[in-house]
Amino acid sequence: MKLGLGLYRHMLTPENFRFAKQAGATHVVAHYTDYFNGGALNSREDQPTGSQQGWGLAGDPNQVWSFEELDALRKAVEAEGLVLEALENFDPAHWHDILLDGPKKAEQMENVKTLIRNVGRAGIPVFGYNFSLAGVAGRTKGPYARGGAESVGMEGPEDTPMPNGMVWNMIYDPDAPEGNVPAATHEELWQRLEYFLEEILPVAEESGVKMAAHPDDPPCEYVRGQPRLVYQPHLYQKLLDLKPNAANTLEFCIGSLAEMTEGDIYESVQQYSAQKKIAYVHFRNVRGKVPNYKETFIDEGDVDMVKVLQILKRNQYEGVLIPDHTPQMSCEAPWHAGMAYALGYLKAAIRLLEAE
Ligand SMILES: [Mn+2]
Repeated sequence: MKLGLGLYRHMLTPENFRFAKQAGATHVVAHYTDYFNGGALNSREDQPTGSQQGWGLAGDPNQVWSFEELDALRKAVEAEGLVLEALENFDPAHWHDILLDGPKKAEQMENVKTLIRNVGRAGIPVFGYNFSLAGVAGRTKGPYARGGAESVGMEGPEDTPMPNGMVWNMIYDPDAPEGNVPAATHEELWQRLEYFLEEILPVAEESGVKMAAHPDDPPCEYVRGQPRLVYQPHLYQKLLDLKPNAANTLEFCIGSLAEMTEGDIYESVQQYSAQKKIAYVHFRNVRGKVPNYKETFIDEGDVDMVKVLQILKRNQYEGVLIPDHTPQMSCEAPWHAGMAYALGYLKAAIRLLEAE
């Protein structure tokens, strides 16, 4: 098993690559979408939560990430002695009508194919995505973790309708007419995913890129009146079985799975790691289940993270683990301290397992 660190767009700097290396990581997962763009309510020093207006503005719909910039990013990561393992998440500007089944769907599908070809050509083996309408929305912040460390959670369902021009908790059209996005059904959402996978998987396979699906965060049946896709553990299997393909894989989020109201986290880890379908792991702990849960430090939530590692090891999981989110620690660098703590804990746990 390998250790990685996920970095937001504005954090993709040589200094942060060195921080990752210093904290024991060998791999980097890069968020290339700037979630914080124009989102005044979002501190750039923590994971985005945003308001009902979302995180921020989506990027330029006409600028598909080029081979040149992705290749330069990989080289910058490698210059600090690390491997760029994955890009995480599409920019809503590039695929809003794929999610919403809108008029630009076919055009955006061609752009997304170009993007995945660019990712493969740049030597980045994994692309993590989250097929979600409302995205990561409805979370609260508070001193939820040990020692009053600020963290995020949920304190009841989020039913506020999603305004026109918004998808995946970002604004892709600030000039959209008043009103809300009509609610889709679960069936329609699965049909949209099926179209997406049918189109993208052959391209991904040919390009040497694994498409890795994140489950819903938070995993409620509905958020903002819109249906969710993978909000129970068995729905991950439905996603895999929908289009069996070597490129159809999982961005396996322990925290999101543990927040689900059904299933057992250890059985889920067993089920999906035994199938060799995990591209990389989001390693994070929580207390509670939707719609009432809190993110915690890695060693204080409901999940025995060492037991999770033991199951992964038993199934010969050899991929990357990244800390996902962590609580903010009380110091000059709250985000970095939280990540260094999680990485150190993980590194020691892996070392002990390997010595067994
Ligand atoms: Mn996650």
